[in-house]
Amino acid sequence: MRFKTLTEFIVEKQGEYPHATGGLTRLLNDIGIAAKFVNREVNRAGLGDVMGYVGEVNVQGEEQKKLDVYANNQFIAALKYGGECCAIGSEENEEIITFDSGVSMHGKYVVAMDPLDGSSNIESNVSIGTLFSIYLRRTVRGKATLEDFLQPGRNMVAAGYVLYGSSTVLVYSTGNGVNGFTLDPSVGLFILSHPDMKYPDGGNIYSINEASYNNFPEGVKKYINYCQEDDPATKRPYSTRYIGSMVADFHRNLVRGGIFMYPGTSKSLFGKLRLLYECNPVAFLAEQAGGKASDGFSRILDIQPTSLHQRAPLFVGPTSMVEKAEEFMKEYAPEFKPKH
Ligand code: AHM
Ligand code: MG
Repeated sequence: MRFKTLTEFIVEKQGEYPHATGGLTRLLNDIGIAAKFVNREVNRAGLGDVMGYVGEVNVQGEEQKKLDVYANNQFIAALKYGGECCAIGSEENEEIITFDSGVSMHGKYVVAMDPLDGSSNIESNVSIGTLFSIYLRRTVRGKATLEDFLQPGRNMVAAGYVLYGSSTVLVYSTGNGVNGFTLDPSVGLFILSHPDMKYPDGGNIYSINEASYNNFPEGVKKYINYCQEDDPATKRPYSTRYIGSMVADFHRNLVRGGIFMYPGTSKSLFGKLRLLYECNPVAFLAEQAGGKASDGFSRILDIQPTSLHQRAPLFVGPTSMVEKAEEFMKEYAPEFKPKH
């Protein structure tokens, strides 16, 4: 049997989306190439001297790990030399990175990315991931600016993630469904393994860091109680699954049916996750897979960003589960409605 590769699939689909010219095809391909290099290093993480800190602190005040830096550099290089992307907004860089020379200065896309999400899990050999979202630049000429990134998620032309897990999977959407590709390490190719991904009916997993329970909004506490109630007709009590790597949690919930939540808390009203390169890509994929993504009150993809690294509460998963959580938020925690 002849399997379909990522490159073949992207080329085949390029005509199905108005923005998917050859440029977007090449850009997605560049991301696939960088992902393979990162995958190689992630797989060897316990072996060489790639582990540990480089002694720098990123914009979030977190220590950067060597693999964070490696992944960031790989994606920047692939996009810079690929020629389609004129600027990158990365979790690892306080300011946007603009390409103002060479082929990429004429690229019409900008990419917001988290090159290695969940990197605190590296030492314990737990799955980690890369998240990306792609927009058409807004400015017409010259260097790209922050304005090019401050677009609501609904403007996205493509988004996806790479999950470095028990196998490495690249999942993406150009706004026409969601497809997943598993890396076959023996040939170094991403092979179509999850065509047209949709949330299954009747999800029964909830994913949240319950250690923060005391600081959760009342609506989240009530929703957690709802998930734990006995009601066989609705498959309750649900199961809790929480890896602490959003890409892995989101992927499992997409395949198995479950809601992922990172709400605001009394200590941090906007939660932890960053809107542009963490919430938005999974929100886009969730909607494309028949699900929903909300800040507890409103659609994630409608939020007008005001800064590159801003945070947003996130409830993402099958539509019925997210709507149930929203019901509890609206009834019991209206004071947590974020003013983005
Ligand atoms: P990071 O970008 O610093 O890796 O943080 C994001 C990660 C997500 O992958 C994950 O869902 C979340 O942090 C876990 O946070 P917590 O440990 O507070 O539950
Ligand atoms: Mg992250």
